[in-house]
Amino acid sequence: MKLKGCLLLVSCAALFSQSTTVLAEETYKLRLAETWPTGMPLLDSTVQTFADDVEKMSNGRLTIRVDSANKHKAPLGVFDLVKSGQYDMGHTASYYYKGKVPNTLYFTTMPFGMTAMEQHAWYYYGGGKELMDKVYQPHNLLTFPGGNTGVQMGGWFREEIKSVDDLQNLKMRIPGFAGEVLARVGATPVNIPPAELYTSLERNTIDALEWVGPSLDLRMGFHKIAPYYYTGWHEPGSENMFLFNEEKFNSLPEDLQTILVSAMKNASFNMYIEATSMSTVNWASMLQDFPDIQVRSFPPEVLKALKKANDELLEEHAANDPLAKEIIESQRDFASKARAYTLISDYGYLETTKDL
Ligand code: PYR
Repeated sequence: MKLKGCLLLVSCAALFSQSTTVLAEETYKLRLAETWPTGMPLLDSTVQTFADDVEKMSNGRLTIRVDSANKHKAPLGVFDLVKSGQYDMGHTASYYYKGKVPNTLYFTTMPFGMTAMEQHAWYYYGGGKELMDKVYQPHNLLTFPGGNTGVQMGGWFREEIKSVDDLQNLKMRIPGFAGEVLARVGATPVNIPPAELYTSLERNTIDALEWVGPSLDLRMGFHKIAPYYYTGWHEPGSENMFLFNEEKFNSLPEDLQTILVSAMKNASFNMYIEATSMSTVNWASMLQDFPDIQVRSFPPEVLKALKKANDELLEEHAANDPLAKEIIESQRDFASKARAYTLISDYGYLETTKDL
């Protein structure tokens, strides 16, 4: 029977070895553009590790060339680089593209919004992914969570913020919806790519800035110029994203697609725990080695004004665009339920055990 199927054992073996040779030779190369400068810990390093993992998991069949912003020169242009097919993939943050596609605004983090865990639950199990697809698929783009940096700090200020008046005309680097909120209360928000942050602060192009938190802020040296370091309200769980040119993704064999999706999820999870670990170490160092850093929280009057502006803006965005309304309502509904549980679980635990 076997002999009949193959005619000759020898030629079967030859055929088999020929076909395995052909399969082994089938390799794929992807080009990835990231927003981050070369060597940026946590951000560039996550993408580099992801690319290495994919190569290993695919036994060398899929390699990814990572180009940092130093190479492609368009840190806030990754959306277009991937949409146009100049790059196959990207790593960036959704809210950088609000000027191009307004509904991209909602998928990084929202002021007074969900924490990282709440947001992940919404994205994977609460309808978030489907809504993000609705925003990106008209642009032939697929998105995948790309790593969370957790609750971000409210930023570095030269002077203390004692009232809403102190925010008037304050030029602050702050992306996303938080920028809109600050504009509503009288400040002047701008977005500036990561590699230009320190110089912009040093040269007085901006008065204040927010970047991430102790994990990445300490090494940037902002404290030398702006020593007031505020707790956060604006980015309670900032999620970066992987972007994929949809045609390119669909052209890959299914097993490589699965490897990519797994490696992206792993990279995303790892960024969150690495950010927590880095912040833990750097926060201890800030307290011990940098006594000049003045840690503050915004006064209740300022936070109330920011929350009021935030709620008004959400109403306006929802009234102006049906998809924005769908996203805002989905986030609001999920967040209220998730928060009730966070309060009884995480917060309940922390509150009842903190003084023991
Ligand atoms: C920022 O651009 O502020 C981020 O947190 C990524």
